[in-house]
Amino acid sequence: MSVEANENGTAASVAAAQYDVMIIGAGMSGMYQLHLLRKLGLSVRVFEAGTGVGGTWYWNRYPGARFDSESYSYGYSFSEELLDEWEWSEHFSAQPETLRYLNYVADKFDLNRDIQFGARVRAAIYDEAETCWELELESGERARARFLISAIGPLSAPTMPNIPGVESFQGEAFHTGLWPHEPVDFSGKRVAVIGTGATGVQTIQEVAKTVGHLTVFQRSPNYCAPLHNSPITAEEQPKIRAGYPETFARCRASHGGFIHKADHRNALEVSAEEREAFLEKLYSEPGFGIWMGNFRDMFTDEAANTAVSDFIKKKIRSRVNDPAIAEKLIPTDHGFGTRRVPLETRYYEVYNQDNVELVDLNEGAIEEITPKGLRTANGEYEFDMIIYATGFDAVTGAFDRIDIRGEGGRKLKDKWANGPRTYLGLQIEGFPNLLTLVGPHNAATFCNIPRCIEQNVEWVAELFGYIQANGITRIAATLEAEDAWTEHVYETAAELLFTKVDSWFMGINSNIPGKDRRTFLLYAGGAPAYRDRCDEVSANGYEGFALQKVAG
Ligand code: NA7
Repeated sequence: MSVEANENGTAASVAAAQYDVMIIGAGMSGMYQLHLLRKLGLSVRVFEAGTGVGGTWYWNRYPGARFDSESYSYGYSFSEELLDEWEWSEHFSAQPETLRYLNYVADKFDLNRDIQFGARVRAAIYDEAETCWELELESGERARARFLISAIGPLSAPTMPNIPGVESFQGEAFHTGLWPHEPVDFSGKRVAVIGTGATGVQTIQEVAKTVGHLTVFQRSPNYCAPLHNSPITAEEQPKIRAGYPETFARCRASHGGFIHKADHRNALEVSAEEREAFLEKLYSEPGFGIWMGNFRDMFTDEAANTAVSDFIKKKIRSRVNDPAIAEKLIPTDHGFGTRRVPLETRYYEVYNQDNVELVDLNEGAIEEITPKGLRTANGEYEFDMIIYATGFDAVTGAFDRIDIRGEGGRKLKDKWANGPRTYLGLQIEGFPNLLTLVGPHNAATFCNIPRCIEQNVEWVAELFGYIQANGITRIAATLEAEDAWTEHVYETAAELLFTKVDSWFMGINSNIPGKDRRTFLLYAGGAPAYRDRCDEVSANGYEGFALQKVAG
């Protein structure tokens, strides 16, 4: 029961609203899941913290935010009508257009009527006696449903740096993942950006266009590669439309759901000239080809990886005028592609501008944010604005921020204290009737995400069809299935160079106590293998899940 104010303003007890299914999050996965489950005739309610749909593309409004996937490979593929109606204006769409697209989708499929906006979920408690979940919102409102689906995104829990004094700064301050809806003006201002991941890189290259003076605080450089974005011309539009079946077939066949597929050769089996020519070609092409379409052993073989890394280092040196600054921009602790590769547009050239300074935090860390700016071990800086591009508590963070309790009141946070354990990244033993779209150890985060989101969502919708047809009221992953999947996830990742490097893939976040031990959070066996495994599980009557018809 929850307590609400009645017409007279006095408190009155009201029963929690009751649905068949509740979904947390109205980003790309929650939206599509709502659409499919409603088609089954289920009553579905989505709870969304934001005031609109879009998830990642709703929150990440920072300057320069855009796709690194080809726009036409990123949109939903499930509706031919939608594919026909929507035209992307650029090969790599910017955030405002993507958010417009997602609102268009919400309107087209009339999704908003079942989405409660401004509804941040505080707790999700499993009620064993009733075989159902109860959500408690931050407002105190409660709702109940037999089934709960998390669609909370892998990069939706922004983290501020754990530097003293963050609250004391008197100028403007923004985290990229919580960017305001109003325009932010940089002209004539002294701006600091902290962080040089994919987000920092996009922000820096955009802010540098209009800023008075920009200071970039870099702790770890990343290997960045050119995006080569361009407008989609009127001649290209019909070709893109006609090519959709082929585009999606290519994505379906590739390891990461992208149109780019790894080259069949090993890096060192070709001559130095051939290797150079191939890498030049990749470097001059748009998108993630250089990451996803590179030599097939780049992710597993140190020598192959070094050959590619050396090529990228050379490119960085050729683009930055000051050799000392170029060296600072070159990673020394990991190889190309073993962390998320930021795609950039004239990022390196930003450091040739007179009004841009690069501060290498390895020469002196930030000690304090001050009312006027910040202090490193080497001196004081004054700013009008500080932009925190400091990333997210990745993959498990959004789960940790909700008080999720399963059977016996067991907290999910406790269960995952030593790293996530799941079955297919879609369910968790001890948390019946909870399905986790794009959850930890699910292929979707290591993927051109909408392609894998559609797979997750369609698989879950099919499961609900089965549940309905068979009168099932309880679905629970078995411990054996969870153990086997978790082991498979780690085995698959073991030989990858990713696992030898600190990054958010590995659950490292220096700003959160306890997130300093490498734990692989994704699934690296590839989208096709993952899809096959999910299909096999459903074809075998949902093996690994205990399906029951229980009263209540
Ligand atoms: P990332 O890739 O986690 O990058 C965060 C950046 O912020 C990274 O350069 C960090 O350095 C830096 N950082 C974090 N905390 C601090 C402190 N306390 N002091 C200095 N620097 C700090 O997040 P992004 O938002 O860029 O990207 C996340 C994903 O979103 C991206 O991969 C895309 O898939 C979309 P570090 O590397 O930890 O030394």
